[in-house]
Amino acid sequence: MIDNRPMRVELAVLRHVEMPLKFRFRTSFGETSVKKFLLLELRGEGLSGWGECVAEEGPFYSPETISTASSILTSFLLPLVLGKSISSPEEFERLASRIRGNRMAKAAVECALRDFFAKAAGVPLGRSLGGSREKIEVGVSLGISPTPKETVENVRKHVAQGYRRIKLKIEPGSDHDRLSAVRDAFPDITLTVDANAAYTLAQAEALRALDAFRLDYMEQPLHHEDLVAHAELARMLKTPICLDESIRSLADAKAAIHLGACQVINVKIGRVGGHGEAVRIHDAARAAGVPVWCGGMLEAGIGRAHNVAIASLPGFSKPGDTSSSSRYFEEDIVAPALEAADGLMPVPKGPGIGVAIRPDVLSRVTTGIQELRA
Ligand code: OSB
Ligand code: MG
Repeated sequence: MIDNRPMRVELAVLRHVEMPLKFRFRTSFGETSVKKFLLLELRGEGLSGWGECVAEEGPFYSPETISTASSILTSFLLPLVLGKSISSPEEFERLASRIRGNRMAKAAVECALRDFFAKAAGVPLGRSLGGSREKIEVGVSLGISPTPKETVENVRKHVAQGYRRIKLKIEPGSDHDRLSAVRDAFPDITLTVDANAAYTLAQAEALRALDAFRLDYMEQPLHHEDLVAHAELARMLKTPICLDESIRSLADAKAAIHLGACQVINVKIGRVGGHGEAVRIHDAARAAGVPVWCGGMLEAGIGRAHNVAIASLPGFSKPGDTSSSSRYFEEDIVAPALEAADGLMPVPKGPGIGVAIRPDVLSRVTTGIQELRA
């Protein structure tokens, strides 16, 4: 089935997109109410491959931004493929390897090529990556609410929708009170927290106090560049540590596992530079007995479909953040919409990402288009 015809990339279309979110999403690093992103379409051989760049407007979660990604894509990454015959996504990874960092920009191209080659071979993207699940378990990531009471109400709403795990964003001062209220109301749900690096080791006692809430794990409590501090914290807590921002590559994942800095890994395709690196992290974690799950960046349909595909691999053994598109957006740019029922999201069965662009919706949310040819 796998057809390895080379692809000549004739055209790259880079769209700037803005989609209003149905809720304000507050984390320890900022607040978002409109999802702005770059969407990349690579055309050739009568097919289109699609990738969504998860870089955000500001350099707060990651050093990349929409404008740095746009610049790196147009000046360095797209020239590597435009007019060239590319025989696999791995060939692009090799060509792009001398460009340092800029992983979200790289992932946009790599994802578009993965979609393209899976479509050319007539296989679903998840299967082409080694996935076999037909449905993936999903949870939700809930932003910081103004009060414990509102936090409980928000949790109640999502538990009722069947989500398999509730993750609460926390920051110093908005942690123990929220968790205590939620645990009282829901003694048995699978509960986690995500601090987005808002604490220091000096605040370890505040984090240790969260052990009482039987969290499945605590995500990225400390500085993104400090694996050693996470290893120290892990020795002080009963709650397992999950790393997000700290894991940018396979090398980071191996170092974190080796140091005991994490017991769980949140894999995000954009943060690690594409599906190839995400699969290598999955494989290394699996070999070490470390469970992984698929994180989210409030993606629209294309990015969400890529997440669902990778989450179909066997090591993704905990519910991810890829909740229903309709939670985030009034209308999405793909059909069929990616919707979970009872906390299970079906993995599309069609070739490639298995969802089609809705041109009418896409044109309404597109604020700028750049076309690049060889
Ligand atoms: O830390 O996981 C995170 C969103 C944007 C940036 C960072 C993070 C998140 C989320 C939301 O937690 C996950 C989602 O619903 O897509
Ligand atoms: Mg996170």
